[in-house]
Amino acid sequence: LKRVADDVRSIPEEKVPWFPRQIKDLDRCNMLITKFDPDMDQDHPGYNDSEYRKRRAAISDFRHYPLPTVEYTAEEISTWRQVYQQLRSIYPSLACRQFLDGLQQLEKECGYGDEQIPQLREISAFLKEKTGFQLRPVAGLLSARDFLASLAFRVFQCTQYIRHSSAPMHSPEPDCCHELLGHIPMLADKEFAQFSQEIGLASLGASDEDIEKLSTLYWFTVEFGLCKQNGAVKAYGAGLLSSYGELVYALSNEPEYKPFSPEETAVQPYQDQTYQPVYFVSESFEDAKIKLRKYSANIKRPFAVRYDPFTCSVEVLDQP
Ligand code: NLE
Ligand code: FE2
Repeated sequence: LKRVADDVRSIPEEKVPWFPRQIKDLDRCNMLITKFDPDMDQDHPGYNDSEYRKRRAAISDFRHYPLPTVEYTAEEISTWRQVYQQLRSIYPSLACRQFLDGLQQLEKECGYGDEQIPQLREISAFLKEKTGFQLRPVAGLLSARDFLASLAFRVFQCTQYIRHSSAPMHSPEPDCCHELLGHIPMLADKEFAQFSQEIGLASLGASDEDIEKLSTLYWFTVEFGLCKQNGAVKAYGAGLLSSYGELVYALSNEPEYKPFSPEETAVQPYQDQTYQPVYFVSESFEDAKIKLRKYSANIKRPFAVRYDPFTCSVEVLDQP
């Protein structure tokens, strides 16, 4: 997830940006941000590797929509193995409890381990049972508006290609290591799933300015959040939990730490090319959720939305 782009498909008479009302409308929520992909970004570790770029494009070309099975190559599995083994060894001391619980279940039930790259289809079925979340394949980094909108329907848009083998410890863009190790274990947690959906609902039809703030909040919590747990600081952000390099750095006392406060965090500038210079620490995981929920609930829109779980659709209600 990156910053908001110019994807305002507004309906002029309503002055409210278009937003999906049903899961099938998510077909229109696929605006990719290409500035960090290996074809565009000279700093991407795969920029000079045309084989890598071809492979990344092939995996993202979904012929068996919605959930294609990918046969990963030996090189790709070996990259996954390195990432898995290194991260797995430090999770017990650095990751939050909810993450460790989720990962343990995935290892038991979804083939997580260092032998193979787990498949989206299996993980999606697993999540559906745990929290009602389902996965949808995506070809790269999505615009913040489209990415957040999918969360409103408990749909998580997920890349399937893997990072370049020369840089297993950090990737500038999302890849399957980031999604499967960073995000999925957290999405198996009921409360976290609820919280993610609430951010999504708050984003529907929001102004560009509010989307920018919400995506910054998402960045410093869901992607790079730290929280206190039993007197120690632990990571719950997916961008940390999928990057050995940044996970160690984030908990090294080297970066700047600020207490999480949505109003302040929402306007903190961030960069997405390398490690964050600042991290926000919440008093507890629950505290982050409560504060962010309060913030989202206060976003002003000329209407209200209600999610109907029976039809998996969003009802739009006029504010009294
Ligand atoms: N830096 C993260 C990683 O290496 O897994 C990916 C961040 C995607 C927002
Ligand atoms: Fe992410």
